[in-house]
Amino acid sequence: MKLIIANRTYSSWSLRAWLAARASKHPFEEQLILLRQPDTRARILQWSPSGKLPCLIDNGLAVWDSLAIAEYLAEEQPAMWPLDGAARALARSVSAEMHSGFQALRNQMPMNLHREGQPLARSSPELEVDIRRIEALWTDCLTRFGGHEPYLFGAWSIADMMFAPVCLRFHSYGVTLSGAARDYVAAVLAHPHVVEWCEAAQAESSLIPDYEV
Ligand SMILES: N[C@@H](CCC(=O)N[C@@H](CS)C(=O)NCC(=O)O)C(=O)O
Repeated sequence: MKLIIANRTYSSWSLRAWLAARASKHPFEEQLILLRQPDTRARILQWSPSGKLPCLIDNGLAVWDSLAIAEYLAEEQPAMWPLDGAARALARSVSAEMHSGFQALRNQMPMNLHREGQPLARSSPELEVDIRRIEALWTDCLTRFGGHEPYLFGAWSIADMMFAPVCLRFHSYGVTLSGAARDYVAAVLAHPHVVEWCEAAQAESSLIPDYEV
């Protein structure tokens, strides 16, 4: 199995799929394609028909899009989603909400793992709405389903993988959160797979000026 990813520093979608691949316990090879190079599009299209990364190749089968990759891997490893039906439905809802929404957050706070706690010069009402919705959503999941483990549904699940880049953004941009959400961010940042990705990102040197807001 091979996972094609983009820059670890900036590619939040690659991180989500990579976390799913690590959680699947399936051995996999990684291939990195740097974004914004003259040959980026051609190189991505060799693997991913959408022209976007991440893309998983398994025995000649291409699976692209972070959520589809996570679902594909979870077929073999069902515990990547919560096992309780109601918890699983909520985990899928919040994962889909992340995958299709939070446009202001995505545009105004791009993931940038070189950034350490520097607030944005200027926020916007749309960004504030996204942040408060995420805070409320996390608090709801943690209250209803969090248990002895610190993640949204107790055990580390695809829902946490979908929100891990958001936790990293909140850290990078110094966003102030309430108690439960703050503790959740700390737990995600300390997860060994997240730590491993961030350490590898520190070794990357290619800067993309558009993402250096
Ligand atoms: N919905 C897709 C989004 C994938 C996406 O936008 N990937 C970006 C990198 S983070 C990409 O490949 N961009 C191609 C480019 O900039 O040339 C997913 O969940 O995987």
